Amino acid sequence: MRSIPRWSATLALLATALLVPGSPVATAAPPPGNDGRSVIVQLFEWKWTDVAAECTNVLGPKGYGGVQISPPQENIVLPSRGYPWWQRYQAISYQLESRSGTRAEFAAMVQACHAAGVKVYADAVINHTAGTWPDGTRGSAGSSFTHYDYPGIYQTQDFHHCGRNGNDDIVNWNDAWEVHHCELVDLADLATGTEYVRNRVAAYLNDLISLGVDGFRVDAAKHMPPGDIAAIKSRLSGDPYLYQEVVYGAGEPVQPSQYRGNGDVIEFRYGQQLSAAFEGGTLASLSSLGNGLEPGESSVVFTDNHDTQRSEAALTYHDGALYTLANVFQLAWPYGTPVVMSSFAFTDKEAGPPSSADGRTNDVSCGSGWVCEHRQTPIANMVGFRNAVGSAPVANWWTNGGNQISFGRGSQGYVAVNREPAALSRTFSTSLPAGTYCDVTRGEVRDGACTGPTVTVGTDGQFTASVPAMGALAIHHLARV
Ligand code: LM2
Ligand code: CA
Repeated sequence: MRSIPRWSATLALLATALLVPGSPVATAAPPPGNDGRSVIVQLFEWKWTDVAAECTNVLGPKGYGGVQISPPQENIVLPSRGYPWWQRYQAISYQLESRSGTRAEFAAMVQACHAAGVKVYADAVINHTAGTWPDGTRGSAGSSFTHYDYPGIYQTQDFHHCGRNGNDDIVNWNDAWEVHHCELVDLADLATGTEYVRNRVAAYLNDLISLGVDGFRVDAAKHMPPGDIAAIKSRLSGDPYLYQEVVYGAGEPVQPSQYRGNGDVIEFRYGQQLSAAFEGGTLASLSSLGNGLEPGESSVVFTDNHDTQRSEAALTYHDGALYTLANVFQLAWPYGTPVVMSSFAFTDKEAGPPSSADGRTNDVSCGSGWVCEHRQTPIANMVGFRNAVGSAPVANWWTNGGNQISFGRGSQGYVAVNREPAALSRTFSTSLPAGTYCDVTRGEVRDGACTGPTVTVGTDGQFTASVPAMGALAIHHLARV
């Protein structure tokens, strides 16, 4: 059910426009070839053995369509900085050896995830190698290197030396050439315009593809000319899914839209606007979320990712119920391909994942340093909601004008979000067929019964229910009792 005739998409847009004044003219498109499984989870800094188990035990059963993994290539190792998370973003070689695991473990993970119906998207650090660090002489696979010299892979001539600002760093973000050719925070910037570098990067990505990897988050895509990414993509086997990290900056010359020809683009403004509505604004304003942004069908979105949860005033797991509610909304709202963040707990923004004193990552244990947002009942079960409603348009939008909203997705599902300190009790009007539905934010259907509360929709499409303070309610056609 992936290809939707053009006319029905048009009708859907028309219906959306009629029902929700000012709602975004975009429907969510799942990553290619994934049977309607439309949600990705970022298992930040997880080990491959743990990702494999999660695919089998949680991600597959809950309907997650893909998992975004941390950069798998050899990286710098920085004991002097306490093995920060960001050492993974400084490439040393393309050997698949890191604190997430070995090449063999990586290959086994991909197989396990595929067996569970989950695609694997690797975070591809291809704009740069490493910065200058005194203790950086050996990488995570044991390779030795110095700045601009990576034996057997890259030497001085394979890097940009922009010569603009003394230290070669990007200073003027209003100069596209500089953003593409100078260094991002001292990271040695690969000369992605050359045949040699393009072939070397493509060989790395093709190695991952040969192990079954389905696509890539293109790290720092903004810092490579779109044509360079296109040239690398043209060298790849198969048709991997690309979603490019191009952080929107108002008025800047390098814009996300310039990268759409290569694949999807991460739309950072979505999470910013979502967070703003939940934190200081009103949920009523969310009826237009997506308007004015990149087209939803080629955008990837999140409430927070590993960068924004440390740098911006984004909603994160630190915000508790508020964060969960924002995720419920994100998963119900038909814009973009959502990535659910799964964090390790932190107070120090530099800290790496739970690990031993010598920097070896601990096994995942949710609640012991690993947050596992993606397993929370409302979030995990809203993945099933999103899959179940497909591309059905927003219908029956209602709001109290403040922080209570509810809406349907055609005749397939209905959700209410109550961001107020008191319960919301009312009669909701839906387009759903009559029946008894399981509230998937609090339970699920097992052996024909709902493990949480149910609601009964009458033949007139109405149901009466109470949505808890700072809580939600969600029902869909595949969770009926
Ligand atoms: C990204 N997007 O473009 C990643 O999403 C982001 O997490 C990466 O930055 C960045 N690109 C480079 O891949 C992180 C982190 C930085 C860190 C870099 C490199 O946010 O703080 O920079 O990774 O590890 C660190 C130091 C910085 C230093 C740099 C180079 O924080 O002070 O620059 O290493 O040694 C002198
Ligand atoms: Ca660059």
